[in-house]
Amino acid sequence: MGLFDKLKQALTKTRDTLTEKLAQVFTPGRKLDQKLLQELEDVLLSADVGLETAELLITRLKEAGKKAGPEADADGLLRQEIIALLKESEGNGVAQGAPHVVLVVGVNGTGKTTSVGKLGKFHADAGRSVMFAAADTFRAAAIDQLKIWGERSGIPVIAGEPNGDSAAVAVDALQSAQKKGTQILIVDTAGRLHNKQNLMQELQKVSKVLSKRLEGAPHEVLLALDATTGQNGLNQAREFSKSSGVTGLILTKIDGTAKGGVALSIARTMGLPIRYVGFGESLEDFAEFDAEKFSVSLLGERKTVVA
Ligand SMILES: Nc1nc2c(ncn2[C@@H]2O[C@H](COP(=O)(O)OP(=O)(O)OP(=O)(O)O)[C@@H](O)[C@H]2O)c(=O)[nH]1
Ligand SMILES: [Mg+2]
Repeated sequence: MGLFDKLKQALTKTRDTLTEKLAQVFTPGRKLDQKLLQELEDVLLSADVGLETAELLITRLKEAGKKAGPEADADGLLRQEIIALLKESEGNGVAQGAPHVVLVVGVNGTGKTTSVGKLGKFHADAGRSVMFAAADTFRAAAIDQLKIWGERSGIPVIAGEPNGDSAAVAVDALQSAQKKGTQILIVDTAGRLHNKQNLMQELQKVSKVLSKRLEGAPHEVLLALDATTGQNGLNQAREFSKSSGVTGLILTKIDGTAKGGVALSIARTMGLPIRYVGFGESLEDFAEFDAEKFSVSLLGERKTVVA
């Protein structure tokens, strides 16, 4: 099965909900009028697109409808607007560093360590040399968990002692990567500390020591955001963005939810690119975010007809 098929499969729940409801809205012969727009907004909200984003889509659709005239193809226009919105959320390619340092952050259980494992494989498959740093020293099990991911794809893991200094581990790993000429260093971090303030401070410290050792590092700070938490995840994202300089998102667990529409909300409200999506527990369940593919996975191929 190709990546695109897997993504589609992962978004089955969201798509089934959406396509069924959309089919009820876009019945043959219907005009793009106020009533249709209202029904559409309700459908979008049910997929956790979020009020602000749903309203924005409806407004854009209304404008597009006016331009297209009375024969407007509402379904087609909606798809165009969704793709346009998601495109605002596509990221850029891998920047160059020596090494390129990626910090993965997020609250506990959002899928950071799993995403580090998958992202490592993603880069390794693209022919880049990769190293992991186990900077979640808060739990001993976290270090072992990352080592297992490393073994799965033959990626070396630099780890310290449980309860050791996470910033020191990150710097050790950076030195080691520089010595070996490793291209990509991915740093796993804790999601849970004694309190939130400690967590934010620790993340800032890790960033600071990395930048001292290598200008521009960390080059990417990726926030792992659990899609099943829907709109609540957005609040987390805001908090992390404020204190840890997040540059992009990894949207995880979109396979377990009918709330895949949250991606639209993120695109709209965070102003941060969705860089990757995670859609399962194994190494392969991971892809770079692609607005058009995501949109087709969300809405399915066109079935509805508006006369
Ligand atoms: N279905 C599904 N499960 C996932 C995905 N990503 C992670 N998980 C699961 O979510 C759980 C938590 O994942 P971790 O990677 O340990 O999360 P974490 O953010 O590192 O957690 P802490 O280190 O405790 O903060 C595990 O059971 C993973 O298998 C995904 O994309 N889809
Ligand atoms: Mg972890």
